[in-house]
Amino acid sequence: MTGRLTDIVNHFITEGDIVSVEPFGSGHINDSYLVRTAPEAAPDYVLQRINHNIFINIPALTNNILKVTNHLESKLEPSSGSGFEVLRLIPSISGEYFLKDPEGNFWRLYYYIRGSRSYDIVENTSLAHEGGKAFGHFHSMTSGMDAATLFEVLPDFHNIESRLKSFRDILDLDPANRAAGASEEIAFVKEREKEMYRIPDLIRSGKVPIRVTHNDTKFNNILFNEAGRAICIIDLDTIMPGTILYDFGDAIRTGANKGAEDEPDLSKVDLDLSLFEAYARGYLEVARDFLLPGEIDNLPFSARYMTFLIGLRFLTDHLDGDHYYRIRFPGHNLQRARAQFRLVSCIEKKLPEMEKIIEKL
Ligand code: ADP
Ligand code: GN1
Ligand code: MG
Repeated sequence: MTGRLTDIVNHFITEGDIVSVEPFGSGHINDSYLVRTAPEAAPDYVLQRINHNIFINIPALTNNILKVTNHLESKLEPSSGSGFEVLRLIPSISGEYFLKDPEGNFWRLYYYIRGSRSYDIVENTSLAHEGGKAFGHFHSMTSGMDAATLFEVLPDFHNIESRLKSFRDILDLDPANRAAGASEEIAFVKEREKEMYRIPDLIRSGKVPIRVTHNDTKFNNILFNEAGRAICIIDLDTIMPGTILYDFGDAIRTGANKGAEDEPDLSKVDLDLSLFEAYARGYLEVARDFLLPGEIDNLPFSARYMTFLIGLRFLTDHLDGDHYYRIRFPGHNLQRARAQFRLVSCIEKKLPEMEKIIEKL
């Protein structure tokens, strides 16, 4: 395997000699490998096999990434001293920014951001504040771009109406015979579905605009340096037109949860208000000036919406027989859905306080 991976890296324009290629990261969709090189001064790389069952138009997806990263680089120049780095794709020898191997797999290479790390669980309010600023800068720097010029990589990705439709279709078929074992979770969805239409309604009414958004703002998609400063936003596959409510909500889902995304002990799952406050403060410090009232007012609700939507996707994949997310054991998707729905309940209890925090900020 390593020999094959080395061959793939050798199709890209790199510096140094490859010393090792090791599996890396904890994502559910793509496969990532850290490529170490010698000498020390040469850059290391991150090789990724892009999941082409999910991302069916990889040239268009890559084009989105190039458009946005080039735009971000132009905004950060001349060296603005912000400490931010832009994730950079490496071209292949044939001049493209991805490679298709003979088996039909798609690969790409990024520079590894030296001395960086990500957090699956946020350890303190300083990290949350930094994370909020990082996505604030991302939205602020891309706010001048026309979202309509981007390809819609995964249509209706965060559209709850279409997610609920898929859920109902699969529930009707019950292809893996799992509905009976998930009756509480199914009831949880049905009790709330109508309230979730609020966000599509806000979009239709024009109160919430379509912008360039990241759409996978899981907290571990922010890289931090050793001093705890957020230095880079990664995982750019889902950059496409969206609303900042998706990005804010998903960051809170993962960045203000005391427990893991798939926490089996539900008593450990909770929405930490101080982490919420710190993230929101960082985000609004940067983004306040260009956000519309319809966006700011719905920031608290967006956390409920996105946590519900991701929980629903885990539940749907469980009922469907686990075809979408990588699982580590049978029932993993159901465990993820339970943890997400517990977090939805916690957010529901704390929404009045979350609203007060946003008003104060
Ligand atoms: P996935 O889609 O599978 O989540 P990511 O692109 O988020 O893949 O990468 C997985 C993990 O690998 C990240 O959470 C981060 O810790 C690390 N990582 C990815 N790209 C880089 C990079 N360019 N530099 C440093 N670390 C990275
Ligand atoms: C997937 O690739 P990764 O693990 O960062 C998913 C996100 C979900 C997330 C849940 C393309 O993200 O939408 O929020 O899992 N990405 C895709 O952990 O479906
Ligand atoms: Mg990721």
